[in-house]
Parts: sequence; C-alpha cells; structure tokens
Amino acid sequence: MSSKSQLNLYSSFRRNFPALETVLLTTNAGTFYTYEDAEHCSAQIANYLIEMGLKRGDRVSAQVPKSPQALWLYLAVVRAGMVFHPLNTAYTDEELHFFLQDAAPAMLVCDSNRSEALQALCQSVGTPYLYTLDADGGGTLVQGAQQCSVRFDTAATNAADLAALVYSSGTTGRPKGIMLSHGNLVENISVLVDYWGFGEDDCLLHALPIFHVHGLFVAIGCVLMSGGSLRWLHEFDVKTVMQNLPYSTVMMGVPTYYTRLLVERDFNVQHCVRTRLFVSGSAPLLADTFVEFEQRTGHRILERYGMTETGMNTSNPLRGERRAGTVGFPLPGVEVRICGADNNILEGKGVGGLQVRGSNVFSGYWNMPKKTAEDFTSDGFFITGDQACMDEEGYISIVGRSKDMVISGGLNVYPKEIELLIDELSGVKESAVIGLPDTDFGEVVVAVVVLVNDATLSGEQVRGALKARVANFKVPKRVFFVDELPRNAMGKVQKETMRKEYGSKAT
Ligand code: MLC
Ligand code: AMP
Repeated sequence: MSSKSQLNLYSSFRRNFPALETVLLTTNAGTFYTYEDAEHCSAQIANYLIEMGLKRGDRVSAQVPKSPQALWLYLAVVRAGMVFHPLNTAYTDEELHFFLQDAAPAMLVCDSNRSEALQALCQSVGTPYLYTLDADGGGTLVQGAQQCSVRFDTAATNAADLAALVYSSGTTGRPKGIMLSHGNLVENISVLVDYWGFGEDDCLLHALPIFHVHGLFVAIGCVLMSGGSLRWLHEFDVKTVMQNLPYSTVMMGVPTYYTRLLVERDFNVQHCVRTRLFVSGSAPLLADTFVEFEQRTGHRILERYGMTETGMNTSNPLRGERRAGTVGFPLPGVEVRICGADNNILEGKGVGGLQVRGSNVFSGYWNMPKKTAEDFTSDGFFITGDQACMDEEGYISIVGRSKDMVISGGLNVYPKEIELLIDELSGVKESAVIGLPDTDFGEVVVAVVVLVNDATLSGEQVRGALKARVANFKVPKRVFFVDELPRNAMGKVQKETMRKEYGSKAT
C-alpha cells in the first residue's frame, strides 16, 4: 500500500459491515445497537463537527466515559478525516493541560461533571470548542448532532494521513504524541482479523478501556473489520465479565483480567462454553497464569505483543502451539529483529533489543522530530526499548526493558515523571520510583524517598500530593524512606538493587 493511496479506516470497516440491521453491540443492561446505528450516529456527529467549522487534520480530544456513543464519536472523527485523540479518564486537570497544549485540538469532549473545570482550561490553552458526552450517552455533543443528517460521505483520506494521536509518557517524564495513520491501523487490524480468524459469528467481550490501543484499535477494530459483534461492558468487573462470558466467542484483556478471573473460585469451563479464543497482551502474562487458566478452562491463552507506536507485532498462533512465556512469532508483514548493543543482529542467539519495521509502525512523534529520529535506525527499524530473545523454533520472549518503565495492570508508568513530582515536594532531597511484582497488577509503582535533614513527611502525604496531580494508577502504592539511594561507582542510582531489597515488602 503506498502512502498516497486513498484509504480511510472507517471505509475499510464499512466494506466489511454485515446487513445494517445486524446487532453490533449489546450492553450489560441488554440494550443493543446495530451497524446502522454506528453508520447513522457517526454520520450525524461527523456532520456536526463539519458544521462547526472543524477541518480535516484537526484533532478532536476525548476524555469521556466508555459508552456506545463514545465509539460513534471515534468513528465520526475518523470518517471526517480528523484526528482522534483519546485520553485516559483518570487524567487530572494538570495532565490534561499538557495534552491540550501539545495536541492543540479544535475540540475537547468531556464528561459533563468535568465541563466547568475544563472550560477554564480550554480557554487558557486556546481550545475553541468544549462539548460533553456522558456515560449514558447524553450531553451536548449527541444532543447537537441529532439534528444533523444520517448521511455522510467519508473523507477520501490517504494511507499516510493521521487517524489518531495517542500519547504515551516518556523516559524524560514528558509524554509523546504517537501519530498513527489510516494505513497503520488498517494494515495491522486486517492482519489480526486473518491471523486470529475473526468472522461475522464472533462476539467479543469488551471490558477494556477505549482510550488505548488494546481496547480501541485491536479489540474494536477486529470486530468492525470482520462484521462481528461486541458484548460491551463499561469496565472490567470480574462478576459482570463472568456473567457475559458465556455469550462471547472471544475475550481480550490484560493479564490482570485473567488473574482476577482465576481468583474467583467458581470460575470454570462452564463460563467458556462458547469462547473460542482468549487473548492477552499489554503486559507479560506469567507462565503460572497461562498454566492455571488452561487447567481451569481447557483454554490456552493466546499471548501477543504490541505497542502504541506499532500496534501488534508478534502473536502466538491461532492453530499451532501457544507457548507460555512467549509472545509467539512476527505477524505477517512485520519484520522483527533482535540486536546487540552495537546494533548487530543477533540471529536468534541471546538477549537483545527488539526492533520492528512494517506498515504497522507509526510515522513519528507529534512535534518531536529529534526524538523520532533517535528511536529509528538508519534502515527504518523502530527501536522498541524491549529486550527479547528467540528460541530455536522462532518463538519470541520479552524478557525485560531497556526503557525505565513500569506496567501496572496494563497501564504504563514512567518513573521519571513521578520522580520529578516527588522531588518538587518540600522536604524531599531525591527519590527513585520502581516497579515491584504484584499478584493483581503484575507490577505496582513504589517510591523510595530521601528527605532533607529534619524534614518530616509521611508516605500518605507523598501519595496525597501526587493524587492531586496525576492519574491514580501512577500514584505509588507504597513509599519507603531511606537515608540515601544506592548508587554505583559512576553515581547512577541502582534500581535493580532496590527492586531486590523492597520486592518482598511491597504487597
Ligand atoms: C486502577 N488503579 C490502578 C490501576 N487501575 N493502580 C495501578 N494500576 C492500574 N492499572 C487504582 C485505582 O484508581 C484505585 O486507586 C486502586 O488502584 C484500585 O483500583 P481497582 O478498583 O482495583 O482497579 P480497577 O478499576 O479494577 O482497574 C484495574 C484494571 C484497569 C486492571 C481493571 O486498570 C484496566 O482495565 N487496565 C487495562 C489497561 C489497558 O487497557 N491497557 C492497554 C494499553 S495499550 P485508589 O487510590 O482509588 O484505591 C498497550 C499496547 C498493547 O499497552 O500491547 O496492548
Ligand atoms: P504502550 O506504550 O502502552 O503501548 O505499551 C507497550 C509496551 O507494553 C511494550 O513496549 C512492552 O513493554 C509491553 N507489552 C505489550 N505486550 C506485552 C507482552 N505480551 N509481554 C510483555 N510486554 C508487553
């Protein structure tokens, strides 16, 4: 596919829609929405955005609770050739301030209960429009769009045009906007539909948030690209998942979803009577979880590996052997190589940095050409920052990270961002943030803090100060106070030493 070829993600979905009266989505309350609802409601919102004067390429930022209407908004933005910018609902006003300033959207859509606070924020950063969309689908956006036509000619975008801007934090503490094109998304989703055997008979249990690649592009994408349906839960609640699983053929989740299911003593094979496939990703799935899940249900969880920057890169096979502790093979069209420190290709021997190349890989970071250049090799491979190895049969395992990052319940936390905030607190000399193993979240964020002489500060005070500034999942679950941080001869803080020391004390 050339970057100039005409392509729109929505049009690619639309070509695979079944008869429009077919049910696309059923909520836990039993309300259902058809493909016609998706087509008509997204058309109305797209018309409304254009009526307001928004243009192709404009960013539309959305910090909205999960609802079918939030899905229509995403489809509308893509149809109109605008750029969808999803935001974690846990982000604080301070975090939003950065995102709005950086992405410079033409519109922010938020929950009504946040609109007053965000009105002032929009004014201060110059975001022209603020609309609301609530968990029940109400709010000014849908209300306004209702008078618009249900017909809309999807924009004739090119493969290289941006469809989405998704932020991830960085090792410097400054989040980066990842530019994803229509081509990136169509290519990756089409490959997944084939590789995982999606079809019209599939019903996917959707409990993931829709502000990340996993829930938004992978899970919803596979369904819309194959004409299947969604069992739509507004969050992951284990009891509700168990009630809905018997109606579902596929479930996708982060490892915490599977460990939480296994904690339920009455979760068993009966819940999985219709399910043909369980997919896990976004964080490492422990071999123990894989084994226990198979013992309990007879299903071998299919683990895959991806990133916001690349979509999905590797996957265990649908039909061949799925191996615990591995993320399988490179997906069709994705080139994967493992390289040593001097960028030499390891040819299957030993652990090295994982690099990927393919039309799934993003075009760069928003307004950060220098960072973009740093993260690509001269021959166009993206340096993922993950450490991997490959066994003799070609199965790849992710064994570590060269980037300082914690993944907690499938959400990434960059220690630097939190350390900078802790260091600003009065009485703090310095701090180190690390991830420690946790049976529920996989890893949890923990802070190790050195106070200045005579300062008194409690762990709860540190946590309280952080809660006011960053999303909850980034707030350290524990705070340890020490006289000094362990350092090597070069003065570099030894996080591995701390992980060993505090590993047993964290949970
Ligand atoms: C919530 N909390 C978390 C947390 N989620 N803390 C650490 N890590 C998390 N992931 C906070 C809550 O705010 C609360 O704080 C306390 O921890 C307990 O919350 P909980 O009720 O147990 O959490 P819950 O609401 O059930 O959420 C947990 C979760 C959720 C695992 C269900 O985080 C989730 O759905 N995660 C999926 C994330 C995801 O989609 N990742 C994909 C990224 S895309 P307090 O202070 O109130 O007690 C990607 C690419 C790829 O990575 O390859 O897919
Ligand atoms: P994100 O920035 O949220 O897209 O997270 C991407 C990161 O999640 C990757 O770089 C990996 O470190 C991690 N990741 C995703 N899937 C897996 C997996 N199956 N096993 C281990 N790590 C994973």
